[in-house]
Parts: sequence; C-alpha cells; structure tokens
Amino acid sequence: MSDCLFCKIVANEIPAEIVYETGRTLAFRDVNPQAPTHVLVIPKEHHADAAALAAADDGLADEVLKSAHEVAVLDGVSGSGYRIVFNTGAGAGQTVFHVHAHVLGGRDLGWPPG
Ligand code: D5M
Repeated sequence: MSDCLFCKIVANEIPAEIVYETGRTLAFRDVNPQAPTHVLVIPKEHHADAAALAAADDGLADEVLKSAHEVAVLDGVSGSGYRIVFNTGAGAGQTVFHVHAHVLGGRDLGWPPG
C-alpha cells in the first residue's frame, strides 16, 4: 500500500534497523523501544492486522511467528523469556495498520499489561 509506513520500510523508502529477514517477513527495531529488545516483525505483504493475516490462511502467520522466535534467539533473549504481542485494533493500542508482532525482552516484563 502506497501510504503505509511499514510498506515503505519494506520498499526501502524509509530507513529501519533491520535485524532479520526472510523471503516473506522483515524484522526491524522499534523506534520507541519499551525494552532492551523491542523488534517489530512484519509480513512484507500488506495485511492490516492479525485478523487479516490469519484470514489469509497461506502459512504467512506461521512464518511471522517463526521469525519472531528467531529474533528472540538472535537477540539473546530466548532463554530468559520474551513476549510476542500483536496489538489488534485501535482499542488495543494498534497505531500502525500493517500487522506487526512486537518482540519484547531483556528485562522483567510485568503482567497484566497496561
Ligand atoms: O505499534 C506501532 C509501533 O511502531 C510503535 O511501537 C512505534 C513503531 N514505529 C513507528 N514508526 C516506526 C518506524 N519508522 N520504524 C520503526 N518503528 C516504528 P502499535 O502496536 O501499532 O501501537
């Protein structure tokens, strides 16, 4: 989508600190990190949110999840515990409507989230 921020990162029109990439997914550091590890994992193809990604039913959601775990391994937080979050819908805090998994780790993470 031409006016989508994360599509522009995929298209290399906006810079990002890329930490991992597969044929169909991209992972880059969040500009406003909430933990020592805070990486966003997206499908390169545009889907607005987790519901749309799940509805695509073509294995892409699985690839996003696998990439999120790989990011945790690469950033060294897989052993200490990490969190994968999909804010889905404005009421849940989603602000960028290109589905993204937040991978958070490197500190104690409280529960429940705010
Ligand atoms: O999360 C959207 C997240 O996207 C939020 O944590 C900031 C991050 N963000 C916004 N712009 C950028 C760029 N240009 N690079 C990296 N990260 C970015 P949400 O779940 O939608 O609230």
